[in-house]
Amino acid sequence: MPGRNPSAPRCAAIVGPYLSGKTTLLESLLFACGATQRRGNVKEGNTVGDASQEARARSMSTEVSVASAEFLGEQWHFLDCPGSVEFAHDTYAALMVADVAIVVCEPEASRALTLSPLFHFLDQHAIPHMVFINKMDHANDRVRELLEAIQSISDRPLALRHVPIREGDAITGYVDLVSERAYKYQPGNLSALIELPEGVRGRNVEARQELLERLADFDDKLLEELLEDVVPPKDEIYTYLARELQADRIVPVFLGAAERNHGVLRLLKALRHEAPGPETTLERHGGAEGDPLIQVFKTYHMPHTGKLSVARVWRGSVADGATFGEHRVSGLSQLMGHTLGKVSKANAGDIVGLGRLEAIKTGDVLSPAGVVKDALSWLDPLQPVYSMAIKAERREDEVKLSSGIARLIEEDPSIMAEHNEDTHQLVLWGQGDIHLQVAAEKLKNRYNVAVTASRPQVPYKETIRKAVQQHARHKKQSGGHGEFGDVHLDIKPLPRGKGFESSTRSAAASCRGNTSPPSSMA
Ligand SMILES: Nc1nc2c(ncn2[C@@H]2O[C@H](COP(=O)(O)OP(=O)(O)OP(=O)(O)O)[C@@H](O)[C@H]2O)c(=O)[nH]1
Ligand SMILES: [Mg+2]
Repeated sequence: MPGRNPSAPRCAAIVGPYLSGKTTLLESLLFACGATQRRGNVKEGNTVGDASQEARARSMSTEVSVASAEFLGEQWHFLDCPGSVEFAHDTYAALMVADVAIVVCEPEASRALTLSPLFHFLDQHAIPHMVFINKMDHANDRVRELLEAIQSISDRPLALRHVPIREGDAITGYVDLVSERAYKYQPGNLSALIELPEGVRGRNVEARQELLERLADFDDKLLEELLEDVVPPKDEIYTYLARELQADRIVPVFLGAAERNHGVLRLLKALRHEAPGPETTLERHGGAEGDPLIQVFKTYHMPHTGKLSVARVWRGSVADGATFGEHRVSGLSQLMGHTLGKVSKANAGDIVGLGRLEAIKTGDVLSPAGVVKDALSWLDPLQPVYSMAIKAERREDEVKLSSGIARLIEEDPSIMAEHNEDTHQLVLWGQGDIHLQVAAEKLKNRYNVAVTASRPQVPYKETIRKAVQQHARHKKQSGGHGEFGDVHLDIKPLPRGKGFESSTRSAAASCRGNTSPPSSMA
């Protein structure tokens, strides 16, 4: 198959709008692979993803989670990404190292627009992606409507891979359009193979023809076959599907319900047969042949283990104790959420946690000679849009607060800190209210600095908008020498950007006595 090396570990990023079911899908994928003995549940707070205290407290993903599994003898690394736009940095960083993205979305046509920023990013970076329409157990809209709505925001053509089997209002299974096999969903279990139900045969033929026509847009031989009513063999169709996904020319669409394990095995099989390997992805990023190469896409500061740089190994391998210029790896681990399993070596394609690379930042590319500048494409920084003033609750924590903030920024480069000179406040900038609340909680939970947060003060500045002249006299002659003052005030705006100018005209008054001399200003 083009660009595929089955022995190399592959990486799939699970992305999609807020609460569409990504963390739940990761649970199902790991369970289906046999990597976990029991499925966790987001509501019960025991999933592999969302292991951080801040994520559990909110039942939402607040940072990327990494988990690994083996499926039919092949190694997979899954990156469960946050859906909220406020945590988008981690999502985009994960996509930069993934071979393929699984876009998890809701079965509601009216919510397809929420996929727009993500599709824009995927299309712009030519990242191969498939869509998993989740929560089909609660679907109201017809699959055709859903497809039209998603197609309206995707540059690439969508290719529906299933037709649903309906019993009354409920979707009870699906027909796989390539194998023409029918599956019945089984609550909490993997779907069971059944005979193709009579009622779905017509829709199957029609949808299968549409799928083949989509593929024929990229292949003249297939087009000729279709025009001559020749049905290509299944293997050939799988080869076309793999080739077009790997070249990011087509977006396959699968149906399922992660919470019930529906459609999950089919998704895994599609990943196995169709997703590109790391060498294809590296080529897309412009990485030529050469020395071992790894790229850090996430940094964690763990309370007990210290700094962990999570990297994709693009070329060669990394062993514990390896050096990259003056940077030395101390501890190598595979991640299962926040649980670290020691490994002695990671190979090309692997996602691995590297201990104590203190000077290395997220996005850095490393080779044995050290940090390689501009070796691979990386993200443009996100512009901060929201701010919050913070203060250490205890005065003696101020030093701890600055080191905590430095770590926060290492973990999430879409956060910025600024000391406002006018208000003397320490201001955190980020992507939204929840983003910064989570940042404040991390300071407390991970770095042991309790902070109080408030809305930043706005420095009060007035602009002189029109010219004003004033004149006043001061006379005091009761006893002694007496006093006299004559003041002319002349205030007018200067052109914008000119700053301030002040001048004193010649004294327009005489002064007798011991009071200050009169002055005038222009
Ligand atoms: N009915 C139904 N609910 C589901 C399904 N999958 C997930 N959910 C529910 O959807 C909610 C969100 O699930 P998560 O897995 O946390 O969603 P997520 O996409 O990881 O959320 P973020 O990472 O915060 O964007 C939870 O209440 C799940 O129980 C499904 O297949 N069917
Ligand atoms: Mg999640």
